[in-house]
Amino acid sequence: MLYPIMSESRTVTDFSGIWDFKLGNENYESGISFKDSDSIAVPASYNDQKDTPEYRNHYGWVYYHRTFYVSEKFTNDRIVLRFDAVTHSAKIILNGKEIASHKGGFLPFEVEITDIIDFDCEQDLIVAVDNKINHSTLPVGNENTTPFFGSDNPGIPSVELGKAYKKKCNAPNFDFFNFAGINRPVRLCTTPREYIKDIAVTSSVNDNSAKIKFKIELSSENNNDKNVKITILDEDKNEVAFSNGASAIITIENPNLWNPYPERPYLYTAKVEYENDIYYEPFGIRTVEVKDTQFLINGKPFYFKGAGKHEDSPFSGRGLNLCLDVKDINLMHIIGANSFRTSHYPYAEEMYRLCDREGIVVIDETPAVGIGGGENPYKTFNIHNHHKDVITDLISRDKNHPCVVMWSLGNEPETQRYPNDAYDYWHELYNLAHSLDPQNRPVTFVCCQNDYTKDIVTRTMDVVCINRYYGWYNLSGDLNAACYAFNIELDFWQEQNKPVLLTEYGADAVAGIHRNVAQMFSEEYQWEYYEKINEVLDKRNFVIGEHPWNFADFDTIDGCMRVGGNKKGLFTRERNPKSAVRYFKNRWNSIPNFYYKK
Ligand code: BDP
Repeated sequence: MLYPIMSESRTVTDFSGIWDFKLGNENYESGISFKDSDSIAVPASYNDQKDTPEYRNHYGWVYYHRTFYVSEKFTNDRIVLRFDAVTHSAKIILNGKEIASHKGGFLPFEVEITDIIDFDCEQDLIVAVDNKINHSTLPVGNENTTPFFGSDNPGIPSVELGKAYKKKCNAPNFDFFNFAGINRPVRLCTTPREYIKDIAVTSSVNDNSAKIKFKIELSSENNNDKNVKITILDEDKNEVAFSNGASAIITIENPNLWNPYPERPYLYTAKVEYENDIYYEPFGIRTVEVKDTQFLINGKPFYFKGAGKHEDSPFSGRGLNLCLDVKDINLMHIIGANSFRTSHYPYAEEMYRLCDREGIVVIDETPAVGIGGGENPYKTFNIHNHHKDVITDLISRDKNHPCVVMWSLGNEPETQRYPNDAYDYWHELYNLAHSLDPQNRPVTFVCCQNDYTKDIVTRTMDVVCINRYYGWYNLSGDLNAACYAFNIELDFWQEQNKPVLLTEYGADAVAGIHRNVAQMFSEEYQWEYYEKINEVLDKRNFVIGEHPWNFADFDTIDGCMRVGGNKKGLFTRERNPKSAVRYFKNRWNSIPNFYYKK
């Protein structure tokens, strides 16, 4: 799906602003009245916009409302409403009629309204949003189980009594707050009726020459693709190459490659013209490949330095926060980080476009987090088809970004208790991702700390991605024991002859807590933890990178292991540095992007 842009033939109207808002109930209701409604900012999560438990801990549907006009000037155009992310599922009601619904809270969808609007008349738009998460959604929730009551809770006399108190709520099977609502922009977009539907760009480089392959999808298949023109513009807007036809291979001699910062992340632009439509797609020329135990970008072994992140900020929750995105990328430049993972869901498109420009490498993750716990999820959860849809939409959205170098199918699923079921589940997705990606990037998923000898999925991915908390959740407080145990595990991975990326490791540190002798939750412990574990990593050539968990502190559900959220950030939620930032700044600024390990 193309990002909404303005061009000579296209317009975009942003619906960001203050909308009418009403909290609903567990079940969807039609005919909501917006008399006496609340005010709500769009885009943003609704949870923290009004400081009441009803907002913060809402369960079920909410309703957003606004009106708009479409000028008669657009009579001959195709008109769509584009929703970048409505979390977690949505119904769109235009002028009293439900015109679309969508499941999944982190990817865009479009609704064509060309034939159903009256020009120059007030149009009435309701977006109904459901935040319920369960065993058929991604991320996964344990709806209908109240975690606080029941047989596994000593102190509550009986399950029956527990049930009597039970109040339905979302019980996330993941460690981040279930922020919901219209989290990303809503836009009204116009294009000509005959339009460019999609563009796929791939590149290969040989010596000093690059071959760029284009596949342009047009609005109607029967159309004459000879009417397609592709012009490649360099960063100074000079035309460097040109071709006709919807399938084209264009050669560029002495190309400028897209390379991670501090090298130049050079971006070309493809100007695609078809009939009366014009679209501008930025792209980079770069290759990605896994070879033996190395991860190659432009043929050179790359070392991942960076962190797992969240889209999370005070007040806006998971809502688009462009200022924070820019700030985070700048902080990454300062501390010498070159990459991050979009843990645990696809981020806003603006972030990928920013990373394309800024030369930050991205591991792009689906929202498949929480597939585990309780019974065999591969037999009891109803998510495989939805997971396939999400992968399809993710790759369709992000396939042209040079910053994206690998797909992560999900985070920390069950792989050890039901290894064969897990294998079947994940390998179908692995093959799907490979078949969908025109650039055929490496595919992985991220495994949790488990009995890695029983897990047969992790070792069969293109890159072994492991989250490890030796010295925190186990061997707590004993960093020497942590290193000893981690070393034993790394001996195992060495045997597998695959590149290994430490996608998460970390220790909570509450900013301002200091101890002369490093103790858990102090800034000193966090620093020492990283120093010691990194010494272990540095001895292993097959370890291709380190992503501390997390770039910054973030909000979570209440729990006895969380003090005002998860405090494993290198930075606080407000982006003030903890002591470990100084350590990483020194370390990462002295580790080059390429050829760190022999
Ligand atoms: C990992 C999860 C991550 C959590 C982290 C933690 O992947 O989402 O936030 O643990 O507990 O297992 O801090």
